[in-house]
Amino acid sequence: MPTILFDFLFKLYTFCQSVAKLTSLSFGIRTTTIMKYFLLPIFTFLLGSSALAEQPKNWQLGYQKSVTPVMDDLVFMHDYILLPIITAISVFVLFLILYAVWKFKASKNPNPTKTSHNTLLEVLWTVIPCLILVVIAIPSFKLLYKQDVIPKADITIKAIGYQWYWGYEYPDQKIAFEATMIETKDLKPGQPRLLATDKHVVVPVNKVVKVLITANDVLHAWALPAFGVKRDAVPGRINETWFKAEKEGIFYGQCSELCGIKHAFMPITVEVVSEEKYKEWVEMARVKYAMYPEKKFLVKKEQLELN
Ligand SMILES: [Cu+2]
Repeated sequence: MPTILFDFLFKLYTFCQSVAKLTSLSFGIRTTTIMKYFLLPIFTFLLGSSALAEQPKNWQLGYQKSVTPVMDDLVFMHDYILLPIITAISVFVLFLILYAVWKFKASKNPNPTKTSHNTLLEVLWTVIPCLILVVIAIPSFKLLYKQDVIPKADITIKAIGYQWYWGYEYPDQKIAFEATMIETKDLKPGQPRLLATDKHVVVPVNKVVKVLITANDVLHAWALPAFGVKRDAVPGRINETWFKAEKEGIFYGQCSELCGIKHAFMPITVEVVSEEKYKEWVEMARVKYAMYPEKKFLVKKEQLELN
């Protein structure tokens, strides 16, 4: 299919997605119902299915597709709690302003009222916003703890921020490597500009991955939108986060803490693969990216024995 047509269809799809969202807010019809039974089948047919790769898209509205339980909850919080409340408040305030402008205009009120206090109103406009905040706070705290408390991890990886690339370690597998951005001129088809890196962080699907995050020079931040993950990388400290990717594919993120002139050029590429493929990769990486080369160790040991 020609690229222009593909682009057009994609824009139309995103547009319909936002219309569906708005409709659902105005008329109480579920966005998911409209998308699931009407728009999605049409566009799936037109666009065809392609391998899952989550990255920012042109004309994108809303979040990238979620692939972890944490991100599912984040999207729910945004779509079904925050957005409806924000919209309702904005519409209500706009209505109040327009109503006041119309009702209290000078031509209708030659002698303005001297009213200055109304106890009931004042109590209401203090208590209602408090209640709204409580309604937002409960799921928000629940979500914060879900992100913060790391379940029993199957794999631990360490991400180290450098000016301007990321270093990775798999301490249990004794793997260490550095991933740098691929320059625009060297990109292969399918690799997104400013997001693809020469080496991927490879993790198995449906496993809890604990990420230890630190930096070697200045502040950076390891962020992956599709996973709902964003943590500061602080020199001399280790931050922790976790994710459990439930779909295979390639996912892109970026450094999200202004860290210097090439801040925009230290992307993150995570590849989620099947358990078998992950094992194969570990076997390969243990040789290719060995953290502590065996030989060096042996040399030291031999020297020790000689001494
Ligand atoms: Cu950075």
